[in-house]
Amino acid sequence: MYGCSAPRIVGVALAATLVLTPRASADVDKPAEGTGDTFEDPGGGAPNVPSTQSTNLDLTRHEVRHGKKITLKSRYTDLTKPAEGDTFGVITYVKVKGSGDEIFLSAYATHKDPDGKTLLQRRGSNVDCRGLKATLDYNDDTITTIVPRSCLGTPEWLRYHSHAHLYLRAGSQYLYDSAGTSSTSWDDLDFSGKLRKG
Ligand SMILES: [Ca+2]
Ligand SMILES: [Ca+2]
Repeated sequence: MYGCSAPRIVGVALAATLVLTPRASADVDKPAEGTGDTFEDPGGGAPNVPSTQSTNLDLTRHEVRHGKKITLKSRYTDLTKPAEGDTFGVITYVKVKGSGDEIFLSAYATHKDPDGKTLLQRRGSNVDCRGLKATLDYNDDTITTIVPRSCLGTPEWLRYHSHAHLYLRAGSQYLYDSAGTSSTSWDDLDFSGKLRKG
């Protein structure tokens, strides 16, 4: 009798494990973004041109987690405290289920605020978000942005695209790294697949 019921118990336990295991799509370790792929906006409406800038600009990887909070860890080739007048950071464009709103999540640093500041905008308006924060680790060359999903309307899933930007006052240059595209306009961006809450 025991010989017959044991496999069934194992089977039930296995089924329960499968049900309780979070969906694999909840956590994403995005493939490497590549290096040496930055570009510059020369201004005046001229097309963007390739750049050799890597410090504080060239992203190599994002790691994104969609749990109770949404965590984006962006890795650079090299992150260094900004010189006076310089600004750099990561902008993440977000789409959520059930809304066509354009959502922008920004983490950036200036000479005055090298430890980082944050901004969340939806439909062009600032969103007050308690718990939104950025952590810049200059030794680890990473910027980590954390936003409670309640600030995004507690979506079932989200899609994202992140890119880096850098403004150098000395040369008055606007530079970007946007994952294989020289465009930073919403319609041209390559958004991720759906990230469901884990
Ligand atoms: Ca890159
Ligand atoms: Ca560094």
